[in-house]
Amino acid sequence: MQRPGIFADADAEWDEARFVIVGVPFDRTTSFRPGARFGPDAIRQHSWNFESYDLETGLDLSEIPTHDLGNMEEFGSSQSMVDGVRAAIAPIYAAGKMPIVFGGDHACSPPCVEAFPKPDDLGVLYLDAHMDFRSSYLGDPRSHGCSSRRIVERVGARNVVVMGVRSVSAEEINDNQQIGMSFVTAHEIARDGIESSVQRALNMLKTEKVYISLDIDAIDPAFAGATGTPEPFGLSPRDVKTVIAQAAPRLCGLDIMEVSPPYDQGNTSVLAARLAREAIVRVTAAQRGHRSS
Ligand SMILES: [Mn+2]
Repeated sequence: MQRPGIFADADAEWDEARFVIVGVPFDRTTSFRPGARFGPDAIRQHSWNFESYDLETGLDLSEIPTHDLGNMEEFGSSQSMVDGVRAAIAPIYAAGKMPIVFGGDHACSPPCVEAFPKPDDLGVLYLDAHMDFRSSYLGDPRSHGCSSRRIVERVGARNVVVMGVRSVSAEEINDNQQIGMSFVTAHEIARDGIESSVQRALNMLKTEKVYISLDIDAIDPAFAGATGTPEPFGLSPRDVKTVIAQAAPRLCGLDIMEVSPPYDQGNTSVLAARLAREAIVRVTAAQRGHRSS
């Protein structure tokens, strides 16, 4: 039965839940075209498209306990959003559950990482068309153009790998020569193949746990054009599916940001919803010792 107010199959109570969905309808730092504040509800709505049974793992999402916390309140400044998201996500980790957060612009990701209790134990795969490595943008250090930089400040440069990047300023490249965050460009992934690229990225992260921050613009605008700053020559949906599958044994959190429903005919939202469901089944399969293809 459809319950459009929540993510599909996310009808477990908090106490039983292994996964917790959270929406952050904040897009005040969007620099080009707005609308990501409507992302969480559009992703939820499109999640009802799917069968609950997963062909590859043999798992049924209706049997995997998932809770939907709903959306956080509207926010004022980006700093107030950061404080609110940290406070909302910390109890999810503390309870041993995995957060799956829907944005919102990419400014909503750093507080999800900052809420993790042991930053030295956390590696971050940061999937994005953009480097997001400015120290400040338009006067706001919490802008979505600064998000990988804020995450590096929390977990350390060696514990972050950006994947899919193909848009960067000279200033960001110069800054990063001092700081040393690793990145794998979309062009390198196209040349080397996704599986070896992901393996290389995962090998760089020496931490036990891995968090994936997915800016939907990492994926090519042909597949996910409903986003604030679309950038050609991106990853395929299947590439990102592979990232999730390969990271699943270490995955402790996921966010999907920058889906902008005013530009969507449904394909971007449905892809975001499907990738969230992929994470749920892959992480569950890894925990249960299933073979995953
Ligand atoms: Mn981006």
